Amino acid sequence: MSVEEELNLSVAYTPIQRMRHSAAHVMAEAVQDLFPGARFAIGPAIEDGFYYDMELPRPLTPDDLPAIEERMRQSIAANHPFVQSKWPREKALEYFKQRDQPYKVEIIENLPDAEVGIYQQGPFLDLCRGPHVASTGEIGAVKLLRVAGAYWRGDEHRPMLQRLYGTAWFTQEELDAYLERLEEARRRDHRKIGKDLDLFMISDEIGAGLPLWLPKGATVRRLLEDYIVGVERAQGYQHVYTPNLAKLDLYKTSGHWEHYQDSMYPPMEMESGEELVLRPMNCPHHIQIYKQKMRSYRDLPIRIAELGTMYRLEKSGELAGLSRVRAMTLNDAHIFCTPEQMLGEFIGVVRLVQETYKVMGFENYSYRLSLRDPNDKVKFEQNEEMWQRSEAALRQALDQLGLSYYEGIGDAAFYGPKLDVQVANVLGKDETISTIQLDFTLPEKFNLEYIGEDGQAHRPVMIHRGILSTMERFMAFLIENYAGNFPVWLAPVQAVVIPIADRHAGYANQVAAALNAAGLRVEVDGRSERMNAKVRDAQMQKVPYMLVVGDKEAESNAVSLRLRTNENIGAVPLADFVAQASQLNASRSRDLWPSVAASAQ
Ligand code: TSB
Ligand code: ZN
Repeated sequence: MSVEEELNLSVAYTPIQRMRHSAAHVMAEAVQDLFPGARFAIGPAIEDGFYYDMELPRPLTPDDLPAIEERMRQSIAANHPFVQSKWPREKALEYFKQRDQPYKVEIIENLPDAEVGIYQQGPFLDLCRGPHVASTGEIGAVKLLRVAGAYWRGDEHRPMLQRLYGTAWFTQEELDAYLERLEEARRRDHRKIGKDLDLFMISDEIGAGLPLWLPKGATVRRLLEDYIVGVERAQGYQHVYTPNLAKLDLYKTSGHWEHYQDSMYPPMEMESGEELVLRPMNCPHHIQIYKQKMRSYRDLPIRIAELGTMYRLEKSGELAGLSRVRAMTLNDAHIFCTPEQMLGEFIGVVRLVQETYKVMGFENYSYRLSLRDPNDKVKFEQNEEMWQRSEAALRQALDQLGLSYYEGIGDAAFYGPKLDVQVANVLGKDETISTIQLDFTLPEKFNLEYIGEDGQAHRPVMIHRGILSTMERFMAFLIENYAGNFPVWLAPVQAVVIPIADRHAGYANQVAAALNAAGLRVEVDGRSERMNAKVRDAQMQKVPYMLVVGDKEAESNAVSLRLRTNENIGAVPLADFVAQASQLNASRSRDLWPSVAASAQ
């Protein structure tokens, strides 16, 4: 948040934000007391809490937080009033200069006003527009959460400050409930689960936003790719492979270079003088495939699909595990159709989205109609007639489908409006998974044609669509949605066979071979650990089935089945287990086992 944003925002604070902003002042008071020489920058209320950016004599560690909290509680108990005053600029400048507060001085120097707002509570005086609660006693239950680095004014050439985050609620119960939600979010965070379950990694030596898929994550991805490619084939999509590089000129023609350059990596110059870029989108490549032949209305619609790898220059501060990356593979397709076919094709894609979400078990999502911002002349293609026509067509499709949606102004693609499917991640942030986009722009720019029934050349319409989103973002969402408990068909390891003693190793291998032959993914845990420890480890790895085998099981050709939910099913004939698990696997069922309620999984 910039200084200016902070100053403007404070005027519009709601009661709880006002209280949190007051808590930020009390936190600064505590820090000033405990760390003489502290310099203060800005301290706004934010969603669910507050922070203060500070320069301190030494880096804070989590161990410092309890003492600061304790000192805050003293100030709250003392019930100091927040006293407001207005000072002439010169007086304020003098005051903060004398106290060696260069950030405050810089803020005042940039303020146009002749007078500046001052708030004081107890021993702490701050430059501030307010508003605040009447006195520190009105601040409810507080908790400090963490420290992070933050550049002064968000500028990497300015000093790195320490940003201390806290939260404040009117009551202890509300605080406890919030901390519980935070804990649950941490448990589900795909970055944590991705590490615990060995799904993916991010290596400093490779680079930020460039994830590596580990064998288990790659297994899940391959299954997702197989699923979606299968569904697409059934719906008449044709899959292609195209290169991740192209001439810069291609992206000049498409308009990406004009409207999307901020997200593109700089061009690479070849010996010949030719310039190549890493592609930020796959559309121009698919357009070339469309253009490879003269097309007739009888050929349309043509649906060209690809798990297309592309590269986007995302800001380092915005990268987040797998959900926002710089190298990504999109479950992409471009449908080329006649204007008459457009509505039907659009509806077909919406149905595909809905079917996929049903298979995955997603329930909390919403539709966003993403429109241009008419005032933004840089990001969006300037063609009034095109925007009118494409928005009207999209609204008509949504009406026909009876979907309820909200509108996102400025969220369109540069070439046209979109229907985006929005989900919330564990941090509460909204993200787009599926997207369906109407495009009258690129067909024009690339001069696309088909021969109509009348023998004349006509312009086709393009629909850009991603169902699963990028494999990266989809995986992030899937991990969080399932909290790592993948349904049987997606679990990287579906069963672990656990021999009770060394003499059962032979039978354990037979069991594994039977599962393997049925196409199930199985491991044998032959370590000389205790059986309970092995069961626990498999549960931690969220493996759906644990098959414990000892003398009894070996004699009767059975397995003793335990689920990752810790439910003990007991002895099951091996052939029955294989049949049942295969059935759940092949049907992509979300049930763990027939007797187990879906809610317990
Ligand atoms: C659908 N040309 C279209 C395509 O044909 C396109 O690229 N659309 S997009 O720009 O909206 O991107 C498609 C999807 O990729 C987004 O909806 C989002 O789910 C995902 N995505 C975008 N940027 C990132 C990123 N940095 N990291 C991970 N996934 C991303
Ligand atoms: Zn596209």
